[in-house]
Amino acid sequence: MSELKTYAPIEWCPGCGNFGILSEIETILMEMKEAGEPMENIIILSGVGNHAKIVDYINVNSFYTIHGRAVPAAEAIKLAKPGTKVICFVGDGDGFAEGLSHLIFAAKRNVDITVLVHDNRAYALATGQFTPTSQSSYIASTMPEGAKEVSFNPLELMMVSGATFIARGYPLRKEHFKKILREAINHKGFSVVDILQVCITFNNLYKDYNEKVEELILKDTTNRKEALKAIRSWDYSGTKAPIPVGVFYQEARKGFEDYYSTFNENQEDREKILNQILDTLI
Ligand SMILES: Cc1ncc(C[n+]2csc(CCOP(=O)(O)OP(=O)(O)O)c2C)c(N)n1
Repeated sequence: MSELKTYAPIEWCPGCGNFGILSEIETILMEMKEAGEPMENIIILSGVGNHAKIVDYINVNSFYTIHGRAVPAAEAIKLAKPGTKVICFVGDGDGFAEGLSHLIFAAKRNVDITVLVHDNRAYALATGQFTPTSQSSYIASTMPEGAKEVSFNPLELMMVSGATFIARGYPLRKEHFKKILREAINHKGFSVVDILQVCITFNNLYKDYNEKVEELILKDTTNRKEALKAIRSWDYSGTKAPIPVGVFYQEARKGFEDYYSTFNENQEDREKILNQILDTLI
């Protein structure tokens, strides 16, 4: 495990939900290494926020992007180097607000990348403002009397956008969570995991999650109707229970990069594809 550690001091608060994500990812990367995956094939990216520091703490190739832009950078990396395993760490402010349209279009294209959302339901680094998934009772500097708008369900949005692997995980359900992450990373196509990552300072939901989180058992995760029903059964307003965690949906569909599989190998093809892209832009 130590070879994945870096010299960067970890700056998260004691008790931060980010620690659980870091530790499971380290375990999974080590498993991949032991299974023969060259570590230089793994590229990790992040946006901006407390979650984003995770790329400083893992000793593999990484790219710290700007707020909300980890996903388009990841798409570009995957297209340029289809043999890589590309994992994005984004925040809920980062992914569901600032960079939301990138998330939608990456799902629509089914680019083979994994997006792990550290969903603490607050803009933590910016000191706890309200985000699209904040619960209605959340009191924030930008919502001093609580939410006056409904929370949105990002997984429902991912489903209708075309994501081919959709899950929610809770790091305190350690083994269950690790299994979800492993499956998301192994999935061929666009995978997204909404992680109930608690921000102990601004939005401490440990008690609520410990009481309400329930491991989901869906017999057929390829059934869109059942997946949507399970996804909609919890609405992020914070009042409903249980909160299902697990894999809601998975589908085998050709990935965007597969259409360009010869791109890197053949100069003629590369020029043809570039010209086609240029034609669509003019
Ligand atoms: C384009 C842009 N807008 C706003 C900011 C200011 N900013 C920095 S971090 C942050 C919020 C991060 O929240 P989230 O993505 O939820 O991550 P967390 O800190 O909760 O992990 C904001 C708004 C910025 N850095 N860049």
